[in-house]
Amino acid sequence: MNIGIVGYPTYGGSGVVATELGMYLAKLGHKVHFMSYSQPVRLDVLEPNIYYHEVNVQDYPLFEYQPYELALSSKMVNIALKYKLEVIHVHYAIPHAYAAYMAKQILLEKGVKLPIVTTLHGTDITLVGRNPSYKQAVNFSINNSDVVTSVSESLKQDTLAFFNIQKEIEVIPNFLDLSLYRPDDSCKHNFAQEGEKIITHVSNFRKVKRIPDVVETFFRIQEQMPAVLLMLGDGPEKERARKQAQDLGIAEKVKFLGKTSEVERILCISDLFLLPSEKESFGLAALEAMGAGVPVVSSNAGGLGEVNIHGQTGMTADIGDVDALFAGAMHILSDAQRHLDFAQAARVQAERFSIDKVVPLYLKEYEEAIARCCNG
Ligand code: GMT
Repeated sequence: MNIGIVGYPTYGGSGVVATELGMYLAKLGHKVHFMSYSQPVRLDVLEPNIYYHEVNVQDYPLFEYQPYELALSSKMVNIALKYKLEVIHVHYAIPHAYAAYMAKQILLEKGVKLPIVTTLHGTDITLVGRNPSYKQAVNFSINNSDVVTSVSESLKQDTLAFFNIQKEIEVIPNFLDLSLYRPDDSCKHNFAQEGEKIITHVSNFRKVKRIPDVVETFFRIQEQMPAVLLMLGDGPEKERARKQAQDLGIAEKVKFLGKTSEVERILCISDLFLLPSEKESFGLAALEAMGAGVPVVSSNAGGLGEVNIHGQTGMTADIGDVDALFAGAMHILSDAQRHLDFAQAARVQAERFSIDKVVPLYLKEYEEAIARCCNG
């Protein structure tokens, strides 16, 4: 199949999902054409069947805001015609679903049908998409996609609650490649002394991640047992977290590792993963930790409870309840056998989201979109 994939190229979860999905489809023999404003961080363009087409926005003195959607729609049209795309799969509704709709209309005038699959990821619905500035256009472009998927049941319900949706929404969960998570302790001594627990957090450090709760929970843990906190990723809340660690007198125990490409290796040496987010449609970072056999202590926001099963793969707490986060962490960390049970259950849960189980669900939806668009 000739497949177009549109997503954000950044470290964010929706970009990671789009990239990993495309690369897996390419391995299965499909020709996959990525379109974005820069090359997605995890995309390996040297692999067979992978094509990357950069969307260039031409600047002009009149523009205060560059018309990215226009450039993206034009790119979709050109690539669809040149490579005979059979379907286009857009990740994160804003502005990708809207741009795809425009491309579809332009192509129709040329006698070409382009089925659209839109995957809703999170804040495109729960935060940004609900904003009155975007709501009408987001509503329209969801209803005018041939197939709509969401990454969790919770996000599906939010979409139905916040918008006027006439389309069926298929829930296809996020996934991970379990072969990337191999037990390997060799880098452990780089971060922790013998006997110290390694607590890890990975995110883009936006406000919704509630980074102060991560630091506060860790502060309480390290009062009870030797521990270090590894903070992976980057974003607007990072400096505040650094200051909080300094103010609490634990700066040397909180290590900011930035945007590392060694996430899987670091997860594999971790004892516990913290994700106290205010909003989280799915929580791909939590799933990745579980893939490495790491119990998760998270909030119960959005779809997190569909991934991290309270009392089994980790513990969940109400948003902002640091007492409960701390109690959950201590419950897991304070007993070696219990920790092992949680770790094993986390890995078993992650296996349910293995890439080879999930990608066929998308392929089925591509067929469905083609049937609806071309025969409908
Ligand atoms: O919606 C966002 O905040 C951005 C998006 C991203 O691109 O990082 O994250 C969302 O999509 C991920 C992949 O599907 C999910 O794992 C995240 O839970 C979700 N983030 C939120 O809902 C805050």
